Amino acid sequence: MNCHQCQKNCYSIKQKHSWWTRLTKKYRKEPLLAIDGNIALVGTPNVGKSVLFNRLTGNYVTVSNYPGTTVEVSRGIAKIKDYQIRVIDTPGMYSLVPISEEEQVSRDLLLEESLDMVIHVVDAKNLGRMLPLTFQLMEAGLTVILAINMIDEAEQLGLKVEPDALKIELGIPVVVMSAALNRGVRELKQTILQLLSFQPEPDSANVEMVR
Ligand SMILES: Nc1nc2c(ncn2[C@@H]2O[C@H](COP(=O)(O)OP(=O)(O)O)[C@@H](O)[C@H]2O)c(=O)[nH]1
Ligand SMILES: [Mg+2]
Repeated sequence: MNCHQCQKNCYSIKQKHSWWTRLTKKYRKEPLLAIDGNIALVGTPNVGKSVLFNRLTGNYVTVSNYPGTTVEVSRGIAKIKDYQIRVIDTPGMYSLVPISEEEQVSRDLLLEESLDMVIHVVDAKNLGRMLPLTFQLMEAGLTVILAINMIDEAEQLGLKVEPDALKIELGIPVVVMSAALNRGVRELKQTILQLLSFQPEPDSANVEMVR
């Protein structure tokens, strides 16, 4: 008895499955990503938003023009532990009251994207000039993490930043970092998960910057 005569039909089903599987393999869609959070990087130009964006997202990135403009917006997925967080790298902005097209796009993104939080990236060398935007973001009702970037350059200039004092004064998480040197990025990721309630509060020692 050969396979054609066999009532069980097991061999042919197996074969059928295998050629069908192979045939449809290249048309099969990737499973949809389950997104655990939405965050945006905001701040003035040249503070290291894009360097941080690349550190967080790696290869999972798309770049497109914001509709109706020539302003580019990068979007990506940060994989932090088992969580997938959607990250937007917004164009540079000085204030929530827009003057330039870039600022308008950033403001619109903050309003439209139903964000879980924003990471306000600031230059450690020019903290005073940048904190007014932190207040504006907080006043707008956004959940804010203050990422004090370029600490390496501030240290070279002999500037001292006191994140704990700022954390108490502002009442928001503060992370000191150098995106270019990959310093403090791990703490930032930890803080993101804590704010998304995926991780318990660490003891204060863990919030300290780790080289
Ligand atoms: N020294 C130092 N340079 C940095 C750091 N982060 C970013 N940069 C540099 O700052 C410049 C502006 O960075 P970019 O990510 O394009 O800023 P953005 O305009 O905020 O997106 C680039 O030349 C980066 O290499 C940092 O932590 N330390
Ligand atoms: Mg940029």
